[in-house]
Amino acid sequence: MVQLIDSDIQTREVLGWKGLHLLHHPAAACSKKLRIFLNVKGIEWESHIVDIKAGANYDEWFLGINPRGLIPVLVDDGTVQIESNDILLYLENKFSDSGPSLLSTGGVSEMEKLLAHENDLHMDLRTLVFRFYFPGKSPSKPEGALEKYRDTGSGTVGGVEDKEKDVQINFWETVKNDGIPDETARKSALKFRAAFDELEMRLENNSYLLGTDLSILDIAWFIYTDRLILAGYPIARLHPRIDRWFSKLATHPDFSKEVVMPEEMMDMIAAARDEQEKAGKTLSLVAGF
Ligand SMILES: N[C@@H](CCC(=O)N[C@@H](CS)C(=O)NCC(=O)O)C(=O)O
Repeated sequence: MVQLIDSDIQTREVLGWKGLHLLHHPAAACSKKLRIFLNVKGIEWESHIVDIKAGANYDEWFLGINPRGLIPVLVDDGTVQIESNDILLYLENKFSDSGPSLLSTGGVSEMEKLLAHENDLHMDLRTLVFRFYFPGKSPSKPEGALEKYRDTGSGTVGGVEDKEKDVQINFWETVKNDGIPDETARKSALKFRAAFDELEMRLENNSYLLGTDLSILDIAWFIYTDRLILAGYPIARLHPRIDRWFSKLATHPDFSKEVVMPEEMMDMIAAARDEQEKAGKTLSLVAGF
């Protein structure tokens, strides 16, 4: 579990915040995951939108809270929690009496292992979203943004120099120079195929990924699945049980309200899909599915 310590946090005002505060963005995947959890558990919280599209996550103020410059962040009575899966486990422990229990009966360590795997695939998700939602455009940060990002904030997590920023900077520099080539997209898609094959087996005799009840793992994978379906991943054809599991969860308002996309965005993605069909460059064709 990633844990910030006092010296990592330079924006000292948050240490005095009372109650539960979520720093997030309406359209960001990991933020959606947390909001679904909070909906299901019926937990009250205060919202702080970090406009990642305008680069607000690279501002001194935000990097002073999360040295990684990523959302979501939870501030709970002055303690700062980063990393969405760690935040989910933290909240489930704190609010175990509120709403349904979302820890699996199979044990926390199995869930932690599977959540760590989900987290490892985050850059692959980003790769496929950028490649198939916005084809032809190299995702990029404005001039000078990455230098500012590199130089701002404590740069430490748990008091130790943190390497996550390098991973993020490497992603943005690579895509700026090379875009997202077919081979990169194919490798990411194959990782998801392997992950979904495993999840599909979990649903053979169970309604949910970790057994008979909804857990944090279902919430985490629900968001990835939604994102990938929109990118053109053929879930129904390759993983029919995942498709049924997803469709069932999507009927629940706690889930569905977090994945509604603005009409304009849906039109843009549909237009991208048409273009990919014509060019023979859909996710299925690029990945060889
Ligand atoms: N492992 C992190 C990933 C967080 C992450 O990558 N957040 C994205 C939004 S989904 C972000 O802050 N992106 C801002 C940027 O890259 O500029 C978590 O699970 O919290």
